[in-house]
Amino acid sequence: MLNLPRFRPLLLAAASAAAAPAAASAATTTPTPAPSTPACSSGTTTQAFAKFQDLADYALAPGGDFESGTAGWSLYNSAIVAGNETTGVRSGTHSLLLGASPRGGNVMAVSPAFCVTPEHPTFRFLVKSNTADAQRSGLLVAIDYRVAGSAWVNVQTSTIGLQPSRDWVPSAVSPLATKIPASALAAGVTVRLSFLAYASTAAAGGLQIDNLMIDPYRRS
Ligand SMILES: [Ca+2]
Repeated sequence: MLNLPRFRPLLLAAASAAAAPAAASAATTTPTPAPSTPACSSGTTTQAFAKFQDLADYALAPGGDFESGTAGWSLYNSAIVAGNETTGVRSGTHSLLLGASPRGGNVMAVSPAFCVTPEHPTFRFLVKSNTADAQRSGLLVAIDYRVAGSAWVNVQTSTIGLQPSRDWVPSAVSPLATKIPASALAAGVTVRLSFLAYASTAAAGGLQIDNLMIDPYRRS
């Protein structure tokens, strides 16, 4: 299986050579350790959004297809329901409904934490609004990161306006690693994505998401 770490030794070797070119010819000099790059395997990738003219390779986020329960996800007034996204990005039989039990409070789903490096520039998912009212049809997506041992830091909350539609559509290609400070990425970060439905959206039927995919910036 081709994984990102295969490329890492070359990158580290290049970085080390650039940092200490003189040391290479001095046999008695102890080499300066290369800066460590946190391991972050992305798993199998596919051109999941090729039918939408997006030829990037994507890997499924942890539990991002909602086919194996909610392990690692935190759900608030949300639930896995029958019915996969219908665009064919990834087959399955289930998706996540935001607004499954609207009774006040947040209508939100928070993903499991997963590692992100500079080679994970974007994410994308499928979404479906169950309300026909454009004024009630919307979604917030928040990016939080954490360096091990430190608190979570919110770096972006985007508003994604949805067309009042009952058809599944791909989200915009959404920035990920570029929203996180380089110093944190160098130290190694985990990220979680939060999907929040407008309360009015939830009250009017909610919305569904499926197949949360991360672009590991690797081309087959
Ligand atoms: Ca699914």
